[in-house]
Amino acid sequence: MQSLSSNANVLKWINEIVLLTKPEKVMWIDGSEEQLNQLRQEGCKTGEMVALNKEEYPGCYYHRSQKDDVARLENKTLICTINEENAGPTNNWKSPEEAYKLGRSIFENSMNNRTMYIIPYSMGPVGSPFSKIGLEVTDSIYVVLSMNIMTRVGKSVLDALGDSNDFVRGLHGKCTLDINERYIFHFPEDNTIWSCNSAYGGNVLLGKKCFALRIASYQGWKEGWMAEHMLILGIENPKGEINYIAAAFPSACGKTNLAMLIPPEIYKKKGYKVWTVGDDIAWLKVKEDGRLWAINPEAGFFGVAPGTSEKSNYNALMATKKDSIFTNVVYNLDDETVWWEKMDNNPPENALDWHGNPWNGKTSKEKGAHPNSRFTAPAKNCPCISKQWESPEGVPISAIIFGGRRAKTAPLVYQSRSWQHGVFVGSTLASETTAAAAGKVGVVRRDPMAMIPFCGYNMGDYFGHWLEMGEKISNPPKIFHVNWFRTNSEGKFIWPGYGDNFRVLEWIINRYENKVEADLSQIGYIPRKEDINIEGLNITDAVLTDLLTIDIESWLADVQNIEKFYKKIGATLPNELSKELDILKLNLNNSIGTSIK
Ligand code: GTP
Ligand code: SPV
Ligand code: MN
Repeated sequence: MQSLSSNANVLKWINEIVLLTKPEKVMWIDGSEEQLNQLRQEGCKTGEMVALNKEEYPGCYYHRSQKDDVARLENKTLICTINEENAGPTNNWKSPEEAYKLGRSIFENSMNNRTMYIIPYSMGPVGSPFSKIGLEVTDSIYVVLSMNIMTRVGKSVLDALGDSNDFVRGLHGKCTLDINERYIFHFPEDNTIWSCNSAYGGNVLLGKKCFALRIASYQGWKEGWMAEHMLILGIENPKGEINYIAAAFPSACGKTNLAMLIPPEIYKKKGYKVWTVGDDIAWLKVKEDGRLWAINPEAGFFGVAPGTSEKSNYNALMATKKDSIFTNVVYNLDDETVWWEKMDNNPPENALDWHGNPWNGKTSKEKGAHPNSRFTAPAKNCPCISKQWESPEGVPISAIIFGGRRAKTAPLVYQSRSWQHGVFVGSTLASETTAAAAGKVGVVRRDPMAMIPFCGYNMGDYFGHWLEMGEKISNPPKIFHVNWFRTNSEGKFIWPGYGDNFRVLEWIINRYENKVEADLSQIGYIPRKEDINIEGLNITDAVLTDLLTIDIESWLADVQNIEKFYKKIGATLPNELSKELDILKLNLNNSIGTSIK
């Protein structure tokens, strides 16, 4: 096939990859429907995918990945910088020399008898000053079709690139899918990503976590902007004014849900609306107006399927109804549709589970869908997609929220005292682990800014970068912390969550607009009970009190854990953050609470 690009840098790199992997055929992805349709058909022919019911799920496909390849593999995700300190103590490091050597030995001849697809893609709207270009080479049709949903793909991207050498070089190969040889190598100093022996989204859709977070966070550090694991949403008030919020929660902690939230009836009636700009990643820049502006670099949602229902997240569910791909969910053999736990109370009886085995949802004790099964859906399908979601200028951010799953320590919401204190709050974010990564579930781990698996450089330098950005933003967003996951003695969530999280967002916007007072506590500003609207909720006063309580003992225990974590960060930890930790310790020990205006 004729090359789609005449860019000498592109051609030189492709040539190297062809010589290494020796594909039988090379195909440039031009983004045309004709070509994509041909690939869809071929994917179905080889059994890599199954076309779903054309009436209920037009343009949708079902896919299963290998049993040991259903989540990100963090211990095989490597940051390969010349100096180990640049990867830092929270990343797995390998020298570029060794990594390339190992990678080459794995990729050598790996595409024999296979077609190599070359995907030109843009993260961010093509031509936006925020946007960046990547090329992903892959031997997987699933990857091509998923990238076509998750990013902007095709010829127009190469046109925008022109002769430039400024593109991220991504190589993905399924190789033999051997877990022992599975690696996701990042070379931030070379703008390069190599991923082998996996076919799971987070490891192989290289535009997402690999580029838009790991490589981009490094680029942002060097170039003075930020790449963050954040959703972006707009809250429209009855006057039609919209405030935008960016929120960082660790994997499977509720970003997609919050981004697409439907306000409770009492707010809807008054005219409040929520608009989705992005559900996972934000790229942020300071503009002349002194504010922080953000774009969503992605074009689709790679969302957690289980738990997504008409009730919990109507908008996400609707987004999946056409042109989407479903991975590791239940396949209903009777009507060629998909199902997952908590989609509804009517699981199929004649189905295949995520292993591909016959499964009866009415009688089986096993789950049908993998807990990290996912949908890949075009953002433009989402009923509440923001009118600004493709704005090349981005949207101005009024508030930044950090949050995680904390059964006890963190209250429902609190506000930091300043940008610096907000960076401290982000740097000490912690959460109970989920199924989004291979490993134990439910263990508390520190996950600063929800970036522990995604920061492409030294975490201490990353904190420093946050502090420096604060100096450049003359009109900074206010920084908050939320926790939807507080539990009672029976382990039940005491906050209803989902759409009712709007009540907390309202407080946050009220604080941003200086409309409500708050109480300065040991950890930051805490809402007054009367300022969290619980009208129409089945919540007792005692529960609300509990939600806003700071338990000094468990905070002091947490401080010890933070100290350990900060020790691990070591010499690159900014002094400002050690000072903030001292202040927190002092406040907790003195245990003072003063009311302020
Ligand atoms: P990634 O795509 O992995 O980054 O995940 P995410 O942060 O987008 O999480 P998502 O919105 O997909 O939610 C993950 C899980 O948390 C789902 O099972 C949701 O049902 C559940 N969840 C989301 N919001 C809430 C909430 O407010 N309360 C409770 N209890 N559960 C929630
Ligand atoms: C996450 O784990 O935070 C995800 C899914 O958004 S993945 O793309 O697999 O990383
Ligand atoms: Mn994520």
